[in-house]
Amino acid sequence: MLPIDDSPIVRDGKSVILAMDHGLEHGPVDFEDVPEKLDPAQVFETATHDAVTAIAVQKGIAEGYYPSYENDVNLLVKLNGTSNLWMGEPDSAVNCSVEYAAEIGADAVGFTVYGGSNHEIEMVEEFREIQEEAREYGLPVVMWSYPRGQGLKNDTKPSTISYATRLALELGADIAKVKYPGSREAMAHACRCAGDMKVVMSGGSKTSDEEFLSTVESTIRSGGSGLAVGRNVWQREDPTPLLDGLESVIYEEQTAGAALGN
Ligand code: FBP
Repeated sequence: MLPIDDSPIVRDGKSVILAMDHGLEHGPVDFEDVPEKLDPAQVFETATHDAVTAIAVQKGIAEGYYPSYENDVNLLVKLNGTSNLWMGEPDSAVNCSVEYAAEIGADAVGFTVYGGSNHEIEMVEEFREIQEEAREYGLPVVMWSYPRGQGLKNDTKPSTISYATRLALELGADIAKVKYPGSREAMAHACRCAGDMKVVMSGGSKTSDEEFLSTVESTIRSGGSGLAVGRNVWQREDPTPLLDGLESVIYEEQTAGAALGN
């Protein structure tokens, strides 16, 4: 593990990674209600909020937009990804090298591993390569640790999420990004399974401010280190109030209620 607390993608031991790789992973459908956010510059603007410690994007978006924001945001380049057009067992094409990510200014790299997929073996071998190369560049590695595949019907089951965090620790990730397993106890167990490695919660589809901040509060109180979130932030017309709330809940460890002014 790297001395991750010294990384720019970590603030006071915590992280809020603003993910915007959805155009690849889900397609333009995620932008239907917020068509102005199809312009990546708008989401880079959102990432300049103090609560956000990094923006996570694919190579093409990084190349095109990061140069205008390099003084204002930290960059996490996602090194693999799959479109929703792919109908096979979960798998993710490696589309960027660590060397190239470093060249375009990455502060960290991200990689999806679908434990349990019929492609797990190749994905883990690919992860080995990028993890070792990232060490040479001193770049933290965030694993999108998403067990799924034909043998795994429920990908947010507590035992699946604790396996996801442990798998990330064993394979050398610095931060594991996992789905919320449904309860504080289950998240606490998943964090314990991760040892000293940081665990961040994946945002999921858009919910109310109350519901989202309560889940984030539960993650923080379970020993989680923040979140990697996309839709719950940038699908809001004005993401600033929610980001203010996340700042209170994550870095100041306030309750969700207090953050909402209740
Ligand atoms: P959200 O907060 O919008 O869920 O984004 C997190 C994320 O991991 C993205 O990086 C990625 O595009 C998406 O979720 C993948 O979600 P899934 O594979 O579950 O559809």
